[in-house]
Amino acid sequence: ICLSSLTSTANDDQDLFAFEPVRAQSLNVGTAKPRKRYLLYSINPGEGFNLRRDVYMRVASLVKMMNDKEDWTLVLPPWGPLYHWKTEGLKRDKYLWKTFFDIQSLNLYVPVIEFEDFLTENGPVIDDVLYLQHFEGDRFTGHFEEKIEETECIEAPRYSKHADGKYRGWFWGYERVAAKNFHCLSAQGFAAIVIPALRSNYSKARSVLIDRAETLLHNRYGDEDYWQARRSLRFAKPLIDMGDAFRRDRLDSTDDGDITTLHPDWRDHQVKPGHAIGGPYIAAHLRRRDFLYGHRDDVPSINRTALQLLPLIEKYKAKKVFIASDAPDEEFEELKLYIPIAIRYVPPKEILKKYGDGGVAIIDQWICAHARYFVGTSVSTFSFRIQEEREILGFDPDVTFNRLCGDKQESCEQPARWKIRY
Ligand code: GFB
Repeated sequence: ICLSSLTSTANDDQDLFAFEPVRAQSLNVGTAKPRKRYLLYSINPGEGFNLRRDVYMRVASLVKMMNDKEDWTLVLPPWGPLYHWKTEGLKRDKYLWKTFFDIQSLNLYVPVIEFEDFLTENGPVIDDVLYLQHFEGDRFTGHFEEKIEETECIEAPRYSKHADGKYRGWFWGYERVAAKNFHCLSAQGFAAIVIPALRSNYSKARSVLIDRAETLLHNRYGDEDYWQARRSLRFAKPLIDMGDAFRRDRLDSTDDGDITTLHPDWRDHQVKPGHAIGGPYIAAHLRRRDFLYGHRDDVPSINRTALQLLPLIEKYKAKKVFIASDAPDEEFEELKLYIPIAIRYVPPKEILKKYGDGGVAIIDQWICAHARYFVGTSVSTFSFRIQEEREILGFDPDVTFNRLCGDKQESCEQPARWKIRY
């Protein structure tokens, strides 16, 4: 069944909503309140924490578009296991979103609930699973066209039909959960490309899970809506408090002094670039481990990292250099030989146990976000999310959009400036 073959552009709402007859019928327009529906999503298991945060924004923005006329609630997929969360002895999966993020704040952008609450409200059944895949054999020809089509599954999907007629697969480790229907869709386009599928062909489904949601692109990359979704993605208060305590005790950094106080409601926080001055330290995000192989030309050795940080210490008269990194201890100790004022956050055992590697990553990001100057690692989404946090806080882009250069690079292209829009 061909669902549609759209040739619309990202912001061309008219094309995207050119399904009026179906839409009117499935939405009960003009008759009753739209019925409550649930959108769930899942991501390729290999993707890391910070790309997942970006995919959340794409799907949340999709829900916001649909809620113009409908009543969708976004179900937050439990976290884990993630490839990079390796600390032994910790829980590997079923981390709730509230462990890391402020759910109330997310709810001010679109209605969201935890998966466990969905199970309580709805029972352990998901009506439809739509498994997204790329078009088979497609080569990029220079012409980007949006298209979506129900097809055979190209690879063996992670769901299989059981004797009871239901589909079982990976539902975040919740083994009693099953799906009634399963479809593979080849898709290429922005998140809104799935709207016709959600509104027409599968309109009877109360709950729909879109798997491989990273296939969908941002509908409104970098615009006000993008930034609303991003601003709503505030960290959980306990993690912020721990980051703030470290700033205060170890880095002589407070919101009053740094001019980084956030309004409690993200919708009311709006500052000009250059408003924030940050704490008396510079921060660097050093992405190591798999990046040493995957991005070897762009990631400097420890020695060269130090050589790039030393002039910045001078320039910003930094009292400390905060290092966020997935580096093993030996590499940090080596860096300290060159930069004795380098410091990093070491979580107490009980914090690690409660918040896992993801929680520690957030505390590191929060501390980096408040530094007078920040430099990250090329193409790391971990660094990108810090840059966005600093845009929200109101730093001058010059002290945010910076990256370290590889050993063989005299100079290197600096990150694109994704400036905040309100
Ligand atoms: O978030 P993330 O996927 O961004 O980083 P990239 C990988 C994970 O490594 C984080 C840990 O979620 C953390 O668990 N990590 C990295 C850190 N840097 C730090 C740090 O400074 N502090 C702490 N506490 N933890 C992606 C990969 O990495 O890059 C993909 O996930 C792929 O698999 C892609 O390889 C190219 O964007 O850096």
